[in-house]
Amino acid sequence: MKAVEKYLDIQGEVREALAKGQAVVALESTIISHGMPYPDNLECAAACERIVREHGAIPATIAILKGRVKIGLTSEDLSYLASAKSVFKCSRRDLGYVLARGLDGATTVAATMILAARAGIRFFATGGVGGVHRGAESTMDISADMTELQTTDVCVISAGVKSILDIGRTLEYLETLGVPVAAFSQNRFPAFYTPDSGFDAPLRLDSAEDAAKMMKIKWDFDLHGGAIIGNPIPKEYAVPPEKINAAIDSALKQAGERGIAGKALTPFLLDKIKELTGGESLEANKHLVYNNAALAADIASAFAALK
Ligand code: PSU
Ligand code: MN
Repeated sequence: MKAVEKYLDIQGEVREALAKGQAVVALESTIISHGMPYPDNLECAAACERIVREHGAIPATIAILKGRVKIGLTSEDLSYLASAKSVFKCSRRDLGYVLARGLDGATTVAATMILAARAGIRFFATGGVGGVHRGAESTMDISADMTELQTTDVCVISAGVKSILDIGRTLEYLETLGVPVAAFSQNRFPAFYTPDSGFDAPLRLDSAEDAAKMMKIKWDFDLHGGAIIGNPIPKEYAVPPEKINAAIDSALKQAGERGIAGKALTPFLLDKIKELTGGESLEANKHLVYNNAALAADIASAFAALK
């Protein structure tokens, strides 16, 4: 038994699927605790699990509950996490602390990747990954999600990165880190609430099978690390660019005036943008995550079929 295993509670169904080499999709928990308000967060988390199943894979929502790493949550765990008030936003740097103190932790993309990898899960659906923040040239605010993608063998299916970030610099930084970044079924890298960031994606994939093959070959070559598959939000749920950009600019301005920085910044911006769009951004957020859960399950299934 590896030392790490004693910290992990892997749900029976997930454990079984992994042992049989069946498709499993990890889902994160920061989006539940810090990304969406209650009860939308619970609705979204439960729907994601359902969609992953409908697409032939087993869902494993990952979080830390009272100092135990949960790989797969019960519906009681999900309800608790969705409504609990003081859940620690836990990224790579925080893992040892949160476990040592017996705290509840919602895992970011970086921390979810680490825990998924330790459990043997290679595909992970989320909303958007963290990246290089606007103004990072002076604040140095670059999400730890970036460097995690360089080293940890988990493929992340997301709707791109939000334009609260500096998307151009985020793509540059991912290139430096050697992280494959592909748009799914289009040339442009998506921008979370909208399908087109204005930047071409470095790579383009048109099928789950090709995405699975790309990851298999990368990992067969011991090229460690993840990848971002940027899955555009379905057009019918996209927020009009003028509307979302105005909300983002105003939210960024308010964050600046109030000195919001560090780990509090992303949750603050998401909440402000929701308010400023009259809830439209939240609806978009839910639907883009559903779309990613479906694609992640398709890719994980295609990968399982390759072996
Ligand atoms: N994108 C969302 N909702 C979220 C997040 C990203 O649509 O809640 C979370 C993810 O968990 C991501 C984290 O890892 O925000 C990034 O935070 P930071 O920028 O502090 O690294
Ligand atoms: Mn940050």
